[in-house]
Amino acid sequence: TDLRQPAATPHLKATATTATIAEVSQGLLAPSAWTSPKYLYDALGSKLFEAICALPEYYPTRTEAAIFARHGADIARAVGPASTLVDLGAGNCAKAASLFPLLQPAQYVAIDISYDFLSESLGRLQQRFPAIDMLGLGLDFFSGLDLPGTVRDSKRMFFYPGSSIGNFSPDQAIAFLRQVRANTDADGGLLIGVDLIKDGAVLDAAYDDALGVTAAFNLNMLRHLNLLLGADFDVRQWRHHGFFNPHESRVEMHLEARSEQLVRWQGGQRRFAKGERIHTEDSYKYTRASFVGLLEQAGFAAANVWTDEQQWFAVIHARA
Ligand code: AVJ
Repeated sequence: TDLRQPAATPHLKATATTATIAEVSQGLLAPSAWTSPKYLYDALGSKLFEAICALPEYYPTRTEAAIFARHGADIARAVGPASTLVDLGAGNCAKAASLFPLLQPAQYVAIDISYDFLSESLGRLQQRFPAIDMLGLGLDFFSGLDLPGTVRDSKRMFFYPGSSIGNFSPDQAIAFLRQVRANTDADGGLLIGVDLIKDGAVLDAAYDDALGVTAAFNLNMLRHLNLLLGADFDVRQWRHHGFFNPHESRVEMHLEARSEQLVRWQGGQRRFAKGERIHTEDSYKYTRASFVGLLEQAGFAAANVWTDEQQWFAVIHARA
């Protein structure tokens, strides 16, 4: 099993670096408090996200899988055989694993911010597919896409499923897609899942489900920050909000203080008024045309689009 961490690559630790302390403090001390959605994913957060994917209200995972099931052969023909499949935000690696029979990559490079969760999933996957050369990287590519030299560069196919691209603002998404484009040769490409704009009630339910799993996922960030920064968030004093903001074409997640309170952490402290919110995530939604426009702005040439019958989700293959 080729499962290792290059020395130069930072990975999530139980104790925060000064950069992490500075980044989180900047957000928590801003007039409108915010945190990066990457802090949603500690080991428990990754498991809660897996549970979200199984919820009836959370249509993206199911719909994307149905598109692959229905159009897999067509997609594989468009993509061609990939030598190296680079999975951006691999999580439990299940989506890539279902593509192995179609794309038959020689190398699989799985990247995820939650390295411990990733290495467990990848270890199991390597046993199922012993012939594929596997590499796991605990990378935070929010701040840049620096791939180590062990990642082969011929016929490199980037795989970015699940509409994770939605966590970037459209401008950030273009900048990120440009970096992906810069990391692909003429024979490489990008296979990406994109969530489409739809009825607001469907989106509201998907991000505020009846069981409260998404609420737990959002609130778990406070537990994570307590561990990471020695913060003293009282999780019971916060409540989840998840809703579609049609003016910004995005779903927003917030945590709202149930009461006035003082929160302290390594690096600062803040008094939150009752009703004050921390903005924890954006999940941008696109139209087919608007996303293809982003790909063009990022320097990709041609795009193929596959969708479901309701046009809720799109799988897009972009060629360099
Ligand atoms: C992993 C970013 C694709 O935006 O739908 C799910 C995260 N947040 N429910 C999404 C998420 C709340 C998810 N992404």
